Amino acid sequence: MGPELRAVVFDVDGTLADTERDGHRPAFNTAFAEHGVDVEWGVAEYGRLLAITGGSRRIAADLRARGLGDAAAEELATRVHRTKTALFTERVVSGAIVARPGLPELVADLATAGIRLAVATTGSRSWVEPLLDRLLGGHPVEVVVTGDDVAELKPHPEVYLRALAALGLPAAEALAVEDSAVGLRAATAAGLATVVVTNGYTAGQDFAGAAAVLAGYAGPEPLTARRCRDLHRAATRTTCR
Ligand code: XBP
Ligand code: MG
Repeated sequence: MGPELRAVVFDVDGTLADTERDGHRPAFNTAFAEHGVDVEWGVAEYGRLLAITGGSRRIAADLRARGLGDAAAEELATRVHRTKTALFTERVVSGAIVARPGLPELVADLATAGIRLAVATTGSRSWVEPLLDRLLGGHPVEVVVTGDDVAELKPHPEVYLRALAALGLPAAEALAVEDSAVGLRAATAAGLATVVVTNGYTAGQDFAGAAAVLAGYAGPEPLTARRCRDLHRAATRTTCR
């Protein structure tokens, strides 16, 4: 018999909620304006910039590409990102960010099945925690590792390795849920079987090695605890061969 599925480790942005296009992006743009920075990220441009994980790093990379020196870009990015984080946290607290369809049902089903819940995200703790309270309030997440807790952001596996360590589980006993190729790389490098649930920004990316690629949680074949167990079993069987 293969390893049991004991925990599901969720990514946040794009996975629990479709946050990027109409959540983070306008918060970045308002923050640029508040700091008098003449940058406004369009929908397609922001989609390309998502390859750079972490809001502060994303801003700094774009400022450097526009000709700012390294030190000036870093310094301005830190200030703009602080404002962006406050703006996005307000959005979260106001209830503007909602769960992806079918996600609350999946989380409830996992909890009923005794499968533990964890989160591994690149996002900042100050908005991640209130967002989890709002989206998954009834079902507390045991372990939350954020971008503030790691030295290296995704696609580096550190955030997943820390989540597994805090859960006290080997990678073979957990399943990751991600929305992007960058996230899949991070989870896979940590040894986790990974289900990808795509969104508008990530559909069409290369998900080679995923346990499954789904367009959503809901629909005729919803992602349930049982299906997670089946996908985990199939993926760990493949890995152990
Ligand atoms: C996505 C990210 C984050 C968000 C913005 O993280 O890379 O940087 O775009 O949030 P994940 P911050 O998919 O791993 O949840 O501004 O707080 O970084
Ligand atoms: Mg994501």
